[in-house]
Amino acid sequence: MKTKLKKRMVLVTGFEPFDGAEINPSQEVARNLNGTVIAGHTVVGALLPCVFGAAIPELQRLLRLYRPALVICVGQAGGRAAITPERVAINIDDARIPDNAGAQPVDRPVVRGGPAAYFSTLPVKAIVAALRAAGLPSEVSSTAGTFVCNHVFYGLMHVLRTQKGVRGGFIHLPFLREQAQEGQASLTLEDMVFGVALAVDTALRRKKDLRLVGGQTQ
Ligand code: PCA
Repeated sequence: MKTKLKKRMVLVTGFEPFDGAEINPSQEVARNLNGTVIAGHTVVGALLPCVFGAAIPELQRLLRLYRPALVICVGQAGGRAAITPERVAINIDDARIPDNAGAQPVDRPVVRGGPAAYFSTLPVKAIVAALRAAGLPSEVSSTAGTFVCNHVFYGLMHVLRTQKGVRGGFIHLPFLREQAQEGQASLTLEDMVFGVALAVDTALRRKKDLRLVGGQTQ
């Protein structure tokens, strides 16, 4: 007899280091979560290139391969002091620095003819509340910037718009302790891994978001 055993998967992506750095906390978090089981789902931790254009097809390949129920893309936002679930992805590439292939697009849409923006379908405020309850700094962010992270976030939500029931979004992380210059905010890798795992758990358990006042940055 043939039994159908469909594994329930979660995809967590990180980025390779960029802007001359040697490490990216999001890459380390994805690596650490790969193969773990959260709320009955197996996590696939994967790496995306920090390259406009190339990062989205690689994400699409991973989506086709694993057919995840939930997708959380993660990136570094050096200088931020908190783990920040992003609320919105916008249809613009406007790079302040070159990507890892040397490209620096200016005022170009991510998807020509696409809508101006997509909202995350993660329960962003519930994630913030769960992280804070666990003693981690967390805030909702209303801008993922206009570099490769926003590009991937927009590309993800554009793909997911036709995949009913698959939820997704983006989380930015501060610098790791070892990356931060004096006076710069940072977190340990352990806290970041725990924080993203908790975000996955919260998203899997909670379909509807909380109405939380004060969970956001300016
Ligand atoms: N952070 C960059 C791109 C890759 C990363 O980790 C960003 O915020 O766009």
